[in-house]
Amino acid sequence: MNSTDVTHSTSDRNATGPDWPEASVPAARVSPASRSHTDISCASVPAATIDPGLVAWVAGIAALTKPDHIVWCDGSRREADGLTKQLVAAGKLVRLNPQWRPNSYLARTDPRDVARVEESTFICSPREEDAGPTNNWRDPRDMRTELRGVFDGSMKGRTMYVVPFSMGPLGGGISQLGVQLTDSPYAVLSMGIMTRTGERVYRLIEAGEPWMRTVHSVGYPLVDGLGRSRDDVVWPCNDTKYIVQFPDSREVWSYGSGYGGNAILAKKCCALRIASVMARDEGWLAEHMLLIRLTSPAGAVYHIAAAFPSACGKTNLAMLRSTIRGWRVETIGDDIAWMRPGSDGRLYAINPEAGFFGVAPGTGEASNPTAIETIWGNTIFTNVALRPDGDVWWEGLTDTPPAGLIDWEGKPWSEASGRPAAHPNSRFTVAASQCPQIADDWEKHDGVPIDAIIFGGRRATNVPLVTAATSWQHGVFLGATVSSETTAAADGTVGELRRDPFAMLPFCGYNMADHWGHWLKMGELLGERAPQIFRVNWFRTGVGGSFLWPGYGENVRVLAWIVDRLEGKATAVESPIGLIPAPGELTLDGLEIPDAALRELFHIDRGSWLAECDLTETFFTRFGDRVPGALYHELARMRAALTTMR
Ligand code: GTP
Ligand code: SPV
Ligand code: MN
Repeated sequence: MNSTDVTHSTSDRNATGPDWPEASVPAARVSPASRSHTDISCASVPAATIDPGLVAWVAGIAALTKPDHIVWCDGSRREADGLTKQLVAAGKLVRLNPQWRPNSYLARTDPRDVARVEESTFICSPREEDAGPTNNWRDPRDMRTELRGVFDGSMKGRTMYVVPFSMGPLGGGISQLGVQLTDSPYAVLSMGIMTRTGERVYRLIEAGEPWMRTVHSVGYPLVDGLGRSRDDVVWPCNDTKYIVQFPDSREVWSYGSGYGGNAILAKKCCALRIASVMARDEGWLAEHMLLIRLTSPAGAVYHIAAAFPSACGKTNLAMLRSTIRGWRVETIGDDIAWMRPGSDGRLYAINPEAGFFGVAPGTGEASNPTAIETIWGNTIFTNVALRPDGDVWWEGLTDTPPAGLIDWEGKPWSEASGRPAAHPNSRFTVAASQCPQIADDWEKHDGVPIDAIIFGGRRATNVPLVTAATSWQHGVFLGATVSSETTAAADGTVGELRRDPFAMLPFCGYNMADHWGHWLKMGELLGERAPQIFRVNWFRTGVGGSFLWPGYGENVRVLAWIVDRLEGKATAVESPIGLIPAPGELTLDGLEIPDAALRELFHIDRGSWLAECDLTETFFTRFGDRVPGALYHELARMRAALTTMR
């Protein structure tokens, strides 16, 4: 079956398709009979590595968490198939109808475990000021003591999987190794998609490569402290949660959640929180950024990295399909970029991940056809709705929901319920290699040279469609002052405006003000070869709250202006908040956008921006004297320009 067949079928198909037995609501509890530990021991016994450090560490964690079994994962297809079968038999995964979605599965989480938990995320640097005011800090010694209590026996009755992984291509100069110990087979499967796992990682560790130690438990042992057994549940988790980073020892401990960034420890915990500290110490950058290659009609090739907060459009921009002739986007990454100065003095970036953990709602044929083609099969869906024919659905996949849906909680759903059928933070997990527009050389060890860096956020007001920074220093100021309306990607209120500098608020493993200082230093190092910096906002709204800009594929028009700037072609006008396109410079052919909307997209309201300056100052004040003077200088310049603005 090719992906196009599947794609078209999604919207055309009759909602009452063939019967799909597994679409029925699974039992809330798993019977003890299905709890047997299927032996997937191809690599289990003896240990898959002879590395004494790794073996001793695994033994030590096992002595603490007390699992029944230890499985050394080899990352093979056979292993993944075995785990999948086991989860389906236990009612923990629903096998989707292979006619529509081959080798694909639906996981439904506990409704209390649906997103990242920022309140329970800790940075345990030795000194509190090194975590900074935007991170939860705990003394590493105290936290270690606390964690020992929490993890004691936490895997009783379960299997502990040893998952070796590489962030970045195996053996690449920018790549990093790690091992995740977990009692969640769902996490093992997810890691298998999101990272490079397998035997070769063991060999690199044996050869002496450094690696990060990460421990994960869902916090639902099947035997309590008194030795009494209890049944497993469909989605084991714990109301007590800890997502703990020890940056100095490159260690992560995660407890109580099986979801996304809380459980796929290679992703946010390693590739951002720990890696950002390594990057600070070693002179590189680990950022919450997508990566694309953009080719102009003249055949000029550019690489762009863009930071938007969670659920603010990275996957969409990473997979953009141009609506204007001649422009082409190739995907390299959709969430994380690691960037290092190369020998030619330019900044080179890799995507350390191997898959996409993308937001499902809003992903449809019109908004992101590339994502729809990517998830044709071999995909794990989490917390989406199930169709009666055994395929998936979410808000925005098609305009009208099919009849007979089962919602993300496993209950029959109708539009009349007034609740979404898919959880707003429901996601798909799929290999990047399935993306039809992935760049041929996306796994290139040395990465791609970055020409432009974009910061963005979800701002209903104030922030124009696009602004160019006047210098690297001004660009760093734009990054440091990103604010964005909160989304369902983290627990908490949605739609609240908050500061999210560099889109790294939940992910910077050290003092955010030092992160700004580090960026300024990188700029000095790169000098003339530094990428140009821009800011975008796709989310400005007009009367009635509708978006002023059509977004998605049309965002290529903004990318085209950015390239024109890089090529020194587009003229821009100065404004107190940066350079904006001169009238007529943004390509709008073929787009029907009212003049009034266009004016509003670029309108700079003096009063609101002065208020924004005050908020920035208050925000900076929280970091005391760690804020680089250069940023106060930029703030003062902006204020002065606004004050004298006509
Ligand atoms: P994380 O994976 O959480 O880091 O998020 P992400 O930045 O990759 O988010 P993603 O691209 O999946 O965007 C999620 C939401 O933004 C969806 O609801 C999209 O519909 C919406 N979105 C993306 N691009 C645009 C756009 O250009 N305009 C508008 N209006 N919405 C957009
Ligand atoms: C984000 O929240 O930025 C994500 C999803 O990319 S998660 O991996 O759950 O953090
Ligand atoms: Mn993200």
